[in-house]
Amino acid sequence: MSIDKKMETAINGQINAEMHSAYLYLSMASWFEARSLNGFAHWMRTQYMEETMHAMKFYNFLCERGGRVLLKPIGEVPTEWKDQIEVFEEVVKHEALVTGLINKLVRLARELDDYATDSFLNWYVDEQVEEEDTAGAIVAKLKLIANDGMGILQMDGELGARAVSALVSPTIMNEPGKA
Ligand code: OFO
Repeated sequence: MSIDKKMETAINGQINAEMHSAYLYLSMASWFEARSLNGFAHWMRTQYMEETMHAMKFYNFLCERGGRVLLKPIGEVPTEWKDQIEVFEEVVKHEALVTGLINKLVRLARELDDYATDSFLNWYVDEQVEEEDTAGAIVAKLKLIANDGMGILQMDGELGARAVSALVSPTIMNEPGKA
């Protein structure tokens, strides 16, 4: 059964929101890059790839359900922040906003008795818990460190060790019908 038009429109909106998230984190990566904080930049580049994967998961799902992906312009993102704490506070705020969007999609899927989309969205519900928790923990640590240079460098090393999810490449490369 083809996906309901309302759900198709909502998922297209979410593809845009995920690409906007990717763009935001890439902007944050470049802010860190300009300050030679390469570990922080690596964390943000990784986050950019994760968000692209989130968008592509929706893209693939819509294709599989007989929907049409329609791409819209990606909104402008900020380019300047006061310090690293402000950057990560924005990550926390942004992820809370995305959680709200995912919850709205779940509500719509339930209203439409679209059990396949409801089940698919579970992955995102869990992912948002993890994303909010991770970003919140980084803000807490950054506040402890404050302006201590050694602490910031240590944190740079820690964030530089972040691995890319094993799902990134297969999801982005997965072409429906060719699996
Ligand atoms: Fe796609 O999870 Fe962050 O925004």
